[in-house]
Amino acid sequence: MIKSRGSAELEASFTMIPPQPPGSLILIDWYRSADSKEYFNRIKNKKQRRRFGLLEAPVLPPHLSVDTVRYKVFISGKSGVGKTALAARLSGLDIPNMHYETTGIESTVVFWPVKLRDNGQVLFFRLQLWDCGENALRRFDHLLPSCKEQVDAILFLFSFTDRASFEDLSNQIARSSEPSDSVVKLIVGTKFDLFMHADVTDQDVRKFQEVWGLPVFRMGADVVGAFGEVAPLLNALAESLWHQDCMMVGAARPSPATGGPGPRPGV
Ligand SMILES: Nc1nc2c(ncn2[C@@H]2O[C@H](COP(=O)(O)OP(=O)(O)OP(=O)(O)O)[C@@H](O)[C@H]2O)c(=O)[nH]1
Ligand SMILES: [Mg+2]
Repeated sequence: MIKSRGSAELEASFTMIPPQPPGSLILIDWYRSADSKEYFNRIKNKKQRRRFGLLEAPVLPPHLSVDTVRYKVFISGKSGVGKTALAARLSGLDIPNMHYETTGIESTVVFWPVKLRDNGQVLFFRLQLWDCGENALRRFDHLLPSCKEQVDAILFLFSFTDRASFEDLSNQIARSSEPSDSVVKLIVGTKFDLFMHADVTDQDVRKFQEVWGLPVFRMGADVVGAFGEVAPLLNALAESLWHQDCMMVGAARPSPATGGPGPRPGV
């Protein structure tokens, strides 16, 4: 059970956030359908994912012209938990076999196309991932404020093979966010494939979800299909961010004319 000073109060505040049923705003299986292919081909290079620099974007022919919405996503978690590996996974890069401590902030751009349920509009989500080495974060005071500045979502990581990282989640959440802020928060459990060494049980995860009301995603398990491993997390991230934006502009649902709050300025 995760506990820390003042955590009961913190838990209560977070559980007040209404849960977002998956698939209520976007089509979560769209990436598997034939009509999504044209869009997903734009983020691929042959069979591999295409790498995008900070100023690059998928090139679309005029008949596929879609809006791009931009967000900043901070990846938080203990050293060695798998933050850099997750950033690599989400962007389709090779995962480092060894643990090389990240010595500062590394930024990775991920594009993810999504189809809105209400009006069938396609949007490209541009997610700028901020991965900061935990030891660097502790050593240099200016790094955490930079990561938190104008952040739209935070992925809080723990490792299934490291119970301390799971028990540290409440501290991570308290350190990086406020109960009343409008930042999307998702939990990611890494190293789910190393089940022989698991130190966190399904029951622990269920209990955490009940108490905190935050979704938990598992990374590392075998999956079928090119995007199978990352699609659930990227879809959930995109949907939660879209929902958050819709709430901020005072619309419960995206308007058919604009498809929602509309493109945001660069992050
Ligand atoms: N088997 C397995 N190994 C993983 C997984 N995720 C990360 N790893 C390994 O865990 C080690 C540490 O991962 P990193 O991503 O470098 O850790 P980090 O959180 O970025 O650590 P810092 O930069 O020090 O804060 C690496 O050897 C990864 O290959 C996973 O899902 N499964
Ligand atoms: Mg790292």
